Amino acid sequence: MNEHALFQERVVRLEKPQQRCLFLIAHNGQMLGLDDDEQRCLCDEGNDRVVWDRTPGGFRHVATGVEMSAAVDGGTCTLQVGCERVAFTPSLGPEQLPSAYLRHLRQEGWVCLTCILPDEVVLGLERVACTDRFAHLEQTQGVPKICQDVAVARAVCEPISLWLIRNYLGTEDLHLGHPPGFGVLSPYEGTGKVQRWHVDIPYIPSIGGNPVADRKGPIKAVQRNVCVSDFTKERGATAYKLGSHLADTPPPPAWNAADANEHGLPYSGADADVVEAPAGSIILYDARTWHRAGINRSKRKRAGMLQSFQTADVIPKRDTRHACARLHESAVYPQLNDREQREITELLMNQPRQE
Ligand SMILES: O=C(O)CCC(=O)C(=O)O
Repeated sequence: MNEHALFQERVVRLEKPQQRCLFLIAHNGQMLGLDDDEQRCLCDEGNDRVVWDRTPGGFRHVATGVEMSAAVDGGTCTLQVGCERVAFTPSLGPEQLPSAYLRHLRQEGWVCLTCILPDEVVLGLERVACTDRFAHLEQTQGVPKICQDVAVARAVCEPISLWLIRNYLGTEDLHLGHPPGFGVLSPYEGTGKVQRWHVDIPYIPSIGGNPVADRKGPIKAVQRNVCVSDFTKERGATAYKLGSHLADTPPPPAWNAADANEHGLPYSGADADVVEAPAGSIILYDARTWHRAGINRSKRKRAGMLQSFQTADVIPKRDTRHACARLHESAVYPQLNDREQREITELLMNQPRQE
């Protein structure tokens, strides 16, 4: 095989799920779950407790098999929880149990929650990114993306990915490393900037001032790439060296050398991987993983929403408190439910703790 051949990365393809489980979501954003005694309870966390399947007469709790009867009328059902009657909206949830995703994340250093975001959230993200159904528009500048459409904060607060990140990092206390932004790749026409292989903060120098962390020390950050467009190899899906979170070093300089191939592009040989996933999927990966944006050889722009979730001791690249203040003043904030308002405020306002 020609070592310098382009676009030879191995493709790992996640297909659109045939079947998805459900969440039962209350007006305040809490989800119906079963506690350790198999009693109904209201939960904030996206773990196995809150995942249900539909049955002819109601719902089945996937993790325990406990069934309950319920009548869904006009898209909602009212159920007894303790001494309260609570109305729930059944909404499409994950393909797998959160514990199965966590196993994959711990074993492989990455996981994909395929098609986890609702269609209306994907639509809102496309609108802000100005891609796909809104590709004819230009992005609004000067207003934080999180204030432009409720979909941005809603995607940040997706409950299973937050539960996975907290469990992988072993802490409840997280913050975002920068206000949510979009990585939009225009079609590559043979010239122009192409992202190089890298790892993410805190494993590289940061303009925020965080010292470079030891790759062998405690894990300090998880990246979350939300597929706003369909992520395919041809359309510039992120390239990774899967498993490289365990490597002693960042990517080899040869992978970024001008002579990595005859076109001066970063390495795209068969030792690298591309994760293909449909729009609405969320890809989580350990920040030590070698990766780079793909090269968009399609005719359409590709958007991802990119975030870094960091432990309490990491100094963010950008202060996110200003974006939070703007969000609180914006028309978007009241559209978020109580759970989302709490989560997003915490993730943007938490400040690093010096150890
Ligand atoms: O846009 C992409 O596909 C990946 C970008 C990314 O992950 C990064 O900038 O760290």
